[in-house]
Amino acid sequence: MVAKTKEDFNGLKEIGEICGAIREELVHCTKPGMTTKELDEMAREMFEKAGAQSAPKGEYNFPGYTCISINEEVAHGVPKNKRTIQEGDIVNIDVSGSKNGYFADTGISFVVGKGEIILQKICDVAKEAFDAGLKKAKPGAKKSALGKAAHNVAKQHGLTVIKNLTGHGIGRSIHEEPKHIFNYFDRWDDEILKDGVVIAFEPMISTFEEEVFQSEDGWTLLTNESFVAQYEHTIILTKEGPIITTL
Ligand code: M1C
Ligand code: CO
Ligand code: CO
Repeated sequence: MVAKTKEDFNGLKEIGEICGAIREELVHCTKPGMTTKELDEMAREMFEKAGAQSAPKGEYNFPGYTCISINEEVAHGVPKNKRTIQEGDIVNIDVSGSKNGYFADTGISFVVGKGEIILQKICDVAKEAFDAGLKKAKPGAKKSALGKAAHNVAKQHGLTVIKNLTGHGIGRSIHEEPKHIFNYFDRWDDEILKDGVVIAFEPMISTFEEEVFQSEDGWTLLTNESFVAQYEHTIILTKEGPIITTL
């Protein structure tokens, strides 16, 4: 959407803060021995208390309130009773939701306790790639500048990006126009970012593979043998600078 009114800005900020707080609380509570279902249950309670709805559940009938993906799972991991988190796991928690018809989406990958150095590195590079793209996120700029910046950061670290997953427009629904915010430079993408446009930018940094595929459960996205880290926020682009709603 393109945010115009005070009501738009307030509505986007309200759900942004809710999703940001849920993401932060789940990350904070992630401990070895916990199941992903237990974490998801905390999110259900927090959505309910805030008078907000889970977007995966409400919009896609996803079997969970949040997407929690571990190790070989890249994204859209289904919270499960039988999936126990272990020390050294790389975990992605992606929280998206709506309230009063406004949407927000935020996600982060992190390592539980002490893990392999490469796992912490891809998490750090995902944040760095996000920050590099954010610097290009201005009304009047090319949409493709964000992915270009993100991919460049990955390459500088000897890493790459997932190319068949993208960020997206958001606001009045979870996924809307502009349809794709690529994680790399797409030379056919000549779209110009409008003043007030709301996007979810979500660089996905990979150790070497550039594509994910869907698992048999119909949800979880996997690679063959790469590790992947994501970092995502919802951003309103304004002439006065970007507003991150999900901090
Ligand atoms: C690009 C992997 C995928 N919040 C999720 C997303 C997409 N992530 O938009 O960030 C969508 C969740 C819907 C099941
Ligand atoms: Co997301
Ligand atoms: Co998203």
